Amino acid sequence: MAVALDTREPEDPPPVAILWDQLTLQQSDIHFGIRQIVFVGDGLTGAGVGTIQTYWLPSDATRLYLGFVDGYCGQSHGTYGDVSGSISATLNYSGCLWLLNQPKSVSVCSKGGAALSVAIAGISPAEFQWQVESSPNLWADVSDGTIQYAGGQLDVSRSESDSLQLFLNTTPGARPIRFRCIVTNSCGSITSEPATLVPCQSDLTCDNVVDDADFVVFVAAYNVLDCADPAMAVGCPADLNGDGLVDDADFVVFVSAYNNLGC
Ligand SMILES: [Ca+2]
Ligand SMILES: [Ca+2]
Repeated sequence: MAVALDTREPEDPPPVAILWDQLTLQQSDIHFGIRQIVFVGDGLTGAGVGTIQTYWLPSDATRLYLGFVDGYCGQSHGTYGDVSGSISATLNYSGCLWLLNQPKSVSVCSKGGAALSVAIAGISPAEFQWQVESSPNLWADVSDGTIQYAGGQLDVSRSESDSLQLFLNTTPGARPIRFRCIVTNSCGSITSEPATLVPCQSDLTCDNVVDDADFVVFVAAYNVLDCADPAMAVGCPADLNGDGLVDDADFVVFVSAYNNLGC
């Protein structure tokens, strides 16, 4: 017999018993719940013959216990002391579909690249479809190509793979965008948690952190002041609020990112 548990220890009340009038020992597929005890026997659909039975673990199971039945088949229940012997069991465990790694949020400089990835386990083949949050909690499939949005554009590739590739070309004030991945195989579909792509204008050196190196670049632009000045860096990237000047208002934005070592 077997019982599956999640992270909690068994507690009262016990789970509902499996309805054996709807389920027979000859059944090849047996689904059971957390803390429900199921009879495995020899694991075959017949007594010593037949096909191997498949036991479907609940999705939230973290532990599976196998053991003997004591006082089985009408005999009186005994004490643990009179139980002896051993069994050997061969288990073939195959997962259906689950996510090993969720995509991680990332901050990227205004003209930088990023990848959002998932890792899955389960039955192959699996298909991937990335989605973008077009408005709060509204999701749309992403296609390879260019996404235009207020504050810039994103070049997207590998939108039907386990690793979405993004290249940003954003302007000051570009908002963060959330993506998620839907994975489908013969078992069904699962949806990843959303990951946020954060445009980080203050990362002037495009190395994913905002630190002293960015400060040096910022100060140089601050000293020039006017984005129209030929001495200013092309594109005036340190104009963090997009008003044509690199001044104290931009410094406030920069310091916030600097103090956090990023956006
Ligand atoms: Ca940097
Ligand atoms: Ca400015």
